Amino acid sequence: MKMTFRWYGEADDKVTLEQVAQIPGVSGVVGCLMDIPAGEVWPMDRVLALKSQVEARGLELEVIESVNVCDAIKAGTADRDRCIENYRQTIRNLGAAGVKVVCYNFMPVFDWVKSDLDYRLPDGSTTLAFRERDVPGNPQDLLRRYQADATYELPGWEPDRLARLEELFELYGDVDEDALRGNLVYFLEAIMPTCEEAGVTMAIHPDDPPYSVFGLPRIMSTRDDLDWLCRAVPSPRNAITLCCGSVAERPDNDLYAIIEEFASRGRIAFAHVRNVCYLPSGPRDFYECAHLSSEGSLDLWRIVRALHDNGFDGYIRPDHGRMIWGETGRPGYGLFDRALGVTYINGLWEAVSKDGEARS
Ligand code: CS2
Ligand code: MN
Repeated sequence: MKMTFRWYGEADDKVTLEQVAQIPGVSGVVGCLMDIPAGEVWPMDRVLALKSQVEARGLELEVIESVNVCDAIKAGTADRDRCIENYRQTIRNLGAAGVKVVCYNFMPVFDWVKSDLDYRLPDGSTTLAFRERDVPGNPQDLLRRYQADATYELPGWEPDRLARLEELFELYGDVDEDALRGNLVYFLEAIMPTCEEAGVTMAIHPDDPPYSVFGLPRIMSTRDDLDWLCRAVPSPRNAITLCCGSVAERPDNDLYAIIEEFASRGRIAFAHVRNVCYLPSGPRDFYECAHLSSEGSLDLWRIVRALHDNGFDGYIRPDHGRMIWGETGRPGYGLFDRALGVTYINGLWEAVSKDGEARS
């Protein structure tokens, strides 16, 4: 296991690489080039510049989150082959720079959806939350709410792309779940030979939340969806980002069984480890609590044990943190609570691995 920490780059993150390097037990950052629009090539010089910046702090750049897949590919429009060519070139460049895993998602139009970016907890900290009755029927209203709350551009909610929201919804007009599945397989089959040559594993992020929102199709929400994808494109370069929070946002997903199954099948390349706390206000309502098991609805010890005992040897990162100790910044991506998450997960990992050794 390698512990990593998501970092948005100097221009887009308040957290500095020096701070990341001071968190004990972090081997590298999960990086990205925020300014390159989905569909365009990530130029080699930019990738190398990021890599040397990261390495100058003694950290590795082996995971990217995300190289976003553009809507032409997801919707399967006439422009998709050009975009796929660009994606392949990006993979070659990333592979040449030593990147091993690329996290991406295949959700139409939106990446994640939450109702609140600053849900206040009794201890005064704030966090992201999803309360179904507070999700407006019109996504424009949600976008306005996000823009009012956030100082940073939110990945997946880029204002210039969302300015064309109506157009985007039209683009997906004929795309049902089957068509979306077909487009995902088309994309992966086209890039797999490049991934194999470049030594880069694609790790799909599950839908967040794991069901349809705003009437758009979603196909990466359940155990059967993940199983379908592994079978449809069997190459080991086609893998999963196991995002515990996203999977567990749907309480009928058996998170622990899913981890055990896909870790033992060798299909989890990257794990986002976090807790969620279900709210009594609705069957799908929750907020993102501190990582500690006792703070929420998930058992982090079981999560870590399920990864460890089933041979997981990929990358982990803590997931969204709360804003604590007066910190401000990108919702979910402050320094302090995520650093506590790293330390906690590392502690659990040490315990389960030493227990395992003691037992054997
Ligand atoms: C992330 C996702 O911040 C988050 O919620 O887990 O945005 C994730 O980076 C993307 O879905 C991956 O493409
Ligand atoms: Mn995630």
